[in-house]
Amino acid sequence: MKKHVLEALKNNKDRFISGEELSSRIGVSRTAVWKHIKHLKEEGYEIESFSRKGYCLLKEPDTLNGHALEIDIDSKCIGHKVYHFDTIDSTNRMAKKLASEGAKEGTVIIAEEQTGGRGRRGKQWISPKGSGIWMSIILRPDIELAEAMKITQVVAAAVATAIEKVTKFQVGIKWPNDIIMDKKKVCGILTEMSAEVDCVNFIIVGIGINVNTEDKDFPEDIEKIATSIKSCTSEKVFRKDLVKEILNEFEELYVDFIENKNIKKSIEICKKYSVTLGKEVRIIKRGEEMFAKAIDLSEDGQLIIENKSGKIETVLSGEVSVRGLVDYV
Ligand code: BT5
Repeated sequence: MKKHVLEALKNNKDRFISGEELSSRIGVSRTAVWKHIKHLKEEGYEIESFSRKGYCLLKEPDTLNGHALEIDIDSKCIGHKVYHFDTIDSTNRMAKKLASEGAKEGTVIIAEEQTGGRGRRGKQWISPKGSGIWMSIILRPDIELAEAMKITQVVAAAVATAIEKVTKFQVGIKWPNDIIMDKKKVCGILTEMSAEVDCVNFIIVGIGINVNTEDKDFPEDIEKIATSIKSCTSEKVFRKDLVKEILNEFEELYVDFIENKNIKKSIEICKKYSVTLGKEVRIIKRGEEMFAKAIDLSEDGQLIIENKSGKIETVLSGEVSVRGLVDYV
C-alpha cells in the first residue's frame, strides 16, 4: 500500500493531492494514508501537508528503497521486483538464496551497505553505507554453460554505457570485470552461477559501484587503487537514476544476447571503452605471471594477447593489470 501512496504522490509531483482522493484511489482509509505518509517522511521523503489541501511530494531521498525503484524502473523484466536492505553481508549471497528458493528472472537485490561484500576468488569488496550501488541481479537464461561465461561482458558494456550517460565523464572497461574512471577502479562485477553439467540453473550478476564514496571511506590499500564517481566528477549522483539507467541498458543488451543469440553489440561496446587493448598487460593465471600485449577481444569476449615470443593466445579469465593504470605492478 505504501508503494501505491508513493506512486500517486510521484505521479502528481506538482500538485497537492487530498487525503480523500488518495484513500479512494488506493482503497484504504484516510488514517491508513496518513500512516503511510508518516512512514515515507521517516524514510526521508519531503512531503508537504496542509489539512485542507492534502499532500505534495517535494523531494525524494537518495535511498535505493525497493518501492521507489520498482515505480521508477521502466525496464520490462530486469528490476520488476526489488529487495532493498539497509545492511546485509552480501547481495550476491542473498541473491543466490532467493534464486534457489525460486525468485524470478530479473529480481534485483540492493543494499545500502554490505558487511561481507565479495570480489572474485574470495576477495573482499568494500561497500560503505549509503555511498554506493551494491546490487545483484538474478538471471535464468536458457543457455549452455560456455555461453554463461560471456554475461560479464554484457554487464560491463551496460554499466560503462550507463555511467557515461549519467555522468558525461569518460569511463573505461578493464577486461574482464572492472570499470575505470581517471585510471582507478570505480566498479567491479562478480558473476556467479549455479549449474548442472549441461544447463544453467541461475546466474547471479553482482555489481559494485563507488558512487558518492569519499576517499576516507576506503581502507588505505584500497584508497590507492579505487575512486568514486563523485571524486571524478565533483558532483553527487542520485544513485537511483544510475540504477535505472544500468537496468535499462542491461536489459537491452541481455535480451539481444539471450533471445537473438547476439553478443556483438556488447563486445563492440567493450572494445570501444577498453583500456586494456593495445597495452602491455600482466596476467596472473593459476599462480603464474606473464607479460604480454593485449591486442583484441574475440567474438565472444575473450582477451587475445601476443606474448613476448610473438605467440598469439586467448585468455578466458584471470587477474589482469594494465600498464598505465594505477593498479599496474
Ligand atoms: C570485483 O572483484 O571487482 C567484483 C566486485 C563485485 C562487488 C559486488 S557488490 C554487489 C555484489 N555483492 C557482493 O558481495 N559482490 C558484488 P575483483 O576483480 O576480484 O576485485 C576485488 C578487488 O578490488 C579487491 O581485492 C580490492 O583490491 C579491490 N576493491 C575492493 N573494494 C573495492 C571498492 N569498493 N572499489 C574499488 N576497488 C575495490
